[in-house]
Amino acid sequence: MTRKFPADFLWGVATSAYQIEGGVDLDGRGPSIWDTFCAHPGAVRGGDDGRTAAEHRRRMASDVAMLAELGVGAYRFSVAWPRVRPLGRGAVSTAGLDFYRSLVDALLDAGVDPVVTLYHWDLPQALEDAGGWPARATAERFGEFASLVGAALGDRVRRWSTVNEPWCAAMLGYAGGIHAPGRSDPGAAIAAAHHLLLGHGLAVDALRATVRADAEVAITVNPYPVIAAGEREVDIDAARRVDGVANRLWYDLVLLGRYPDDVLADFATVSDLAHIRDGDLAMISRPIDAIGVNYYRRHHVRHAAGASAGPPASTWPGSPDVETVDPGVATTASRWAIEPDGLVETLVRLTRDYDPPPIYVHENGAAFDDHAGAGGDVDDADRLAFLRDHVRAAHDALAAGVDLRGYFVWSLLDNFEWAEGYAKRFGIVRVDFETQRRTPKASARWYAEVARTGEVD
Ligand code: IFM
Repeated sequence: MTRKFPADFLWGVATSAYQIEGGVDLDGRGPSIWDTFCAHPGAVRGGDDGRTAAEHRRRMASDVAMLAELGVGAYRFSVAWPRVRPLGRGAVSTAGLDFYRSLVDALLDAGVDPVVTLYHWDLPQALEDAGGWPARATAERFGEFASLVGAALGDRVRRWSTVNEPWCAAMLGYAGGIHAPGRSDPGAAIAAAHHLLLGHGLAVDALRATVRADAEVAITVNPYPVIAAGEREVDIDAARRVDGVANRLWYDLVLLGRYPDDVLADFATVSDLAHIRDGDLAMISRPIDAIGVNYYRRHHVRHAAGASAGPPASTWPGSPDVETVDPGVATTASRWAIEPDGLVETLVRLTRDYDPPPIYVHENGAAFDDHAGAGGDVDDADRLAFLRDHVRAAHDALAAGVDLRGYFVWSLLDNFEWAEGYAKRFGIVRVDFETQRRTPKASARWYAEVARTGEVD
């Protein structure tokens, strides 16, 4: 059976600055928290870092030409804050802004719609030194950064996302210590979550003041179905807690302007919540035009006393007795369960419970252990099947009444997969990190056809 998507459905691919750009010494770029984190022995697998990555900073023109050849409608990328404002405040790098101006121009010339994400985790180190996201001032600096980028690109860029996956930035970075800046302080993580969203609200206002009137301003979250792996009351409660921190926290704040009561009660066990000020919720819930959903897998969880006492510390602040359980299905190379129906559930739940603005899948994809043939060719049948099943799920969601407007593959290129370094390849285009040669994989050819026809078998 062939499933046909609406003619104006947006087919895209996504990347982020630190994961592909390299060129950390160009444009007067300042250090980011990821440069610092990578330098800590043992923080990143293999001691890898983003100094070179996929050299996109130098190879932007040919990468855009490749995108044009793929024929996708849109390209979602992020702007590196330390490349544009090296210390996060004060002096602005004209060369940094010029890089993103040329990227946008090249995309528009190639007929590819740019989708700009303002924050994909590369906080200027100077702002971390001043307190990082747990400090309110960081949200204010982020609002200024949004104005700067809005003023530079806003006449040409229509699609914006403020913050990518604030759960990861707050909880992996400040609670679990697994991502930069590598802190393990649940109270700090809870404050970071609040300030990331406050920064989002400030950025919405800043963009509205600087970019074209028909702009579509969004935030990108990473929700998922949480399944209780057990029938005990404590297992059901573990699922409630994880659902609260993974899903309802972000949806309720951004779309309803309130904290879920149960999440606040869990948080109150490890935080005095003094960072929440009058007026914040109104700022956080500024109307948005779209919402981005990044989907990779369901989470199966149960209660286990002391399970996540660490190290690494719990990424569910206020809920230390939760463990994740392997559901026993096929997994990707990241050992993430492959469960495409979870995408339908995620989109239907968001639609049912929140009456959201139009939705985009801003990321979906998988790492697999690719094997390159002699010419660099990769027959990545496993990734192709993963993408096909999730595109089908996106169609099922449309059929169920979800206002889904587009789908973006994570990722265009093999890249720096954070704490996993270069060991996990998510690209539909292979990057040989020795030579920087790019070779579209079988999944790229398949996806190009989906984007061209708007159909999936
Ligand atoms: O690589 C990341 C990306 O930066 C954010 N979303 C999930 C991807 C895969 O882990």
